[in-house]
Parts: sequence; structure tokens; C-alpha cells
Amino acid sequence: MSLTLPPLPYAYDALAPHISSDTLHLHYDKHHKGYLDKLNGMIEGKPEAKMSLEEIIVAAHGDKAKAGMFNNAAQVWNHSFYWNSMKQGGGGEPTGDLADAINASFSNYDSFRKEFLTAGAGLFGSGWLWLVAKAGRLELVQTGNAELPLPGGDAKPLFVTDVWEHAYYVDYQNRRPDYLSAFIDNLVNWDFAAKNFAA
Ligand code: MN3
Repeated sequence: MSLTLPPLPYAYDALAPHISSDTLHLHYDKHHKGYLDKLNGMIEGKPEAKMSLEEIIVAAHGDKAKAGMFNNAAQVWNHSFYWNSMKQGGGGEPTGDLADAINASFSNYDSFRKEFLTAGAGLFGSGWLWLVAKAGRLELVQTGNAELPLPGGDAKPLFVTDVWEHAYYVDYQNRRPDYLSAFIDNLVNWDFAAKNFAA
């Protein structure tokens, strides 16, 4: 049985003008689906074909012989998490427990926002910027390439920002900082982050 992609949780033009329909078509239809198709090809006829996506990620992580499988599986998972990390009319300050946790961990929302922008701009090459909850505190975590806070591990992801160039190049060319501000000010889905925080 092969794995399938969850549908994009909104219309292709829902995030415009911050992320264009062209970018979402390219990113979801080509990149995300590309990772899934490669993964399905790799697991066909193997024990992994009977595992969940999360089980494949954990089993292949750190195994050099399964680096390709890990990379494609993690990229499938990361992108699904990324789509849910954004919404139309998102961004701005969170409320409730999440706001309290942001204040406790980063002093205040403005410091959090500044750290987010600095961490995203400072991530060299391709990767992901995560807000995670770890032992009751929130942290911004950068990961390279397909790496992620492992499912079932001690860091629980709340939201993620894709900082691979394909996520922003069509709309922002090399202006990654502009993409990062659009993400945090206009797109981040705090409801999704709050649901993950409470889980
Ligand atoms: Mn991507």
C-alpha cells in the first residue's frame, strides 16, 4: 500500500499575496508530491511499505543505508506540517496559553519575533525553522535539509517554516528576510500551534 499526500488545507490562492498560487502549485504539486512519489518507489516491496510515515522516519533516521528513504519521508512529513502551519489571515501575536509560553520563554512577543527572523535568516543553505515545546519551554530550532524534531522525541513541534529557496524564490527571489516577515506577520497559524502545544 502506498502513502498518499493529505490535501492542501486551503485553496492555492489562499495565502496570496504573501505566498502566490504559482508558488503553492510548484511547491505542493511538484516538490511535495515529488518527495512522496520517490518515497513510494523506495518502500515498494519492503517492510517500510507496511509502516506509517512517522515509523519510516524514525526507523530510517541515522541509518546511512536508508538516507534517501529518510530524506524523502521526512520531507513528506515536514511539508504537510508546513501547510498546516499557515492560514489565510494568520500571523500576529498568539493568545492564551501560547502567548504565556512565548512570554515566559522569549521575554515578550517582540523578542520572539526578532529571534525568529534572525534564526531564519541565519540558517545556512536549505532547512527548516521550528517552534518547539521542550520540557515546558518554547524554543526556535533550525534543522538542515530534511532533518526534523523526531516524531515521539522530546521536542514537540508547534509550527514550521520552510526555508528552502523553493519556498520563496518565485515570490521573493533572494529576499529570504521578506518571506520570513510575511510568514510571521501574515501567515503563521497560531490555532494550529496552540493545538499542538495542548496535545
Ligand atoms: Mn519545501
